[in-house]
Amino acid sequence: MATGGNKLLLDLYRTMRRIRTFEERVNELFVRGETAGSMLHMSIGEEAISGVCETMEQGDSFTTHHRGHGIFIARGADPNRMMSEIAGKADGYCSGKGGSMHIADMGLGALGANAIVGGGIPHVVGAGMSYRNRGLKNVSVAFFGDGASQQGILYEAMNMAALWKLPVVFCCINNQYGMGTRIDRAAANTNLHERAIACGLNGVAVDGGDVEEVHEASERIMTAARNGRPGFITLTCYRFYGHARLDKSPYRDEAEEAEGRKRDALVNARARLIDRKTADAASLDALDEAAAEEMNAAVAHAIAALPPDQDSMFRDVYAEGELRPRPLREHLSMILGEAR
Ligand SMILES: Cc1ncc(C[n+]2csc(CCOP(=O)(O)OP(=O)(O)O)c2C)c(N)n1
Ligand SMILES: [Mg+2]
Repeated sequence: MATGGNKLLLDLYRTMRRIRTFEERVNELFVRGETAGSMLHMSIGEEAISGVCETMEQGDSFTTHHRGHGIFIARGADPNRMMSEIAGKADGYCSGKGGSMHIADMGLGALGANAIVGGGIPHVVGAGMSYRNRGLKNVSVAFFGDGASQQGILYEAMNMAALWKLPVVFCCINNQYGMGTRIDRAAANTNLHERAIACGLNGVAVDGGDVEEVHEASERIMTAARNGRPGFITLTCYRFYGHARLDKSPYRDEAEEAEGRKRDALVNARARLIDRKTADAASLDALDEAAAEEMNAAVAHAIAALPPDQDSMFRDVYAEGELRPRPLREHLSMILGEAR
């Protein structure tokens, strides 16, 4: 049982349900043609990251990869502002300019989502250096996929964090796939945390189907990191759906998917709560219903919200005094004018 007991498991169940329902509603938003852009990466099957997020504290920071909706929710993001961002609306977290893959909010400690595989990893080393130099007791956590474990930047970042004893945690969400490539076709040793141990970090692998196990291990790793021993968590799970919204996963069969989806932290937590008599089915249904209402309202909010006005196009994009690129229309007419 997690150190926080049954009350903690119930809280984690609520968070995981909110994440799953949020993702299901994002999917609907896409089908209704209300999302800005066509790339959407669902984190269904990865909800146990809630166990890691729960061990973070106010003032801690994090970066995510392109599949980061669930992490934002678990760190306290407002679903209305997230949904608005995904719909490209003005009241979204990045005024509608970031979309699904680029949500950031300094207030939440969200240093940014990054669509470049491994791109958010070095940022936490910088944040960790800053905490150490300012004598702050905060931790910075990089969330990324198994695909990023094949990127060289991870090894530079881990080495630096270990060498300089930085308050940093690397959290690899191993959902078994990098697009259509299964992890065992990309890595000779699929025990990814062992690479971190070789670099001098605390390393642990946890079952992403068991949120209590995730929480317990994460608490240990996070506390050590807060005290200058950086860590690495591999959360083993399964990507329930395709890589992105339009990928139907033709490269894997139904039997594999059925097996993979058994690693469902939400279903497992529900069974455990009922088993331990912490909650009955009716009260969990009520909790699910509350999540559905909250996320339905987020969809309605995003659809009704206003798009950004054209004048705001370059606002918050370039630093003060930086030369702005010419609008494409102007640029083209200049080229065409010169050609004439
Ligand atoms: C440096 C780089 N190479 C390739 C891509 C194309 N790409 C986008 S997502 C992805 C797979 C990432 O897999 P993983 O890191 O396991 O994350 P997951 O999608 O499974 O959450 C790839 C190869 C990219 N965005 N950046
Ligand atoms: Mg992956």
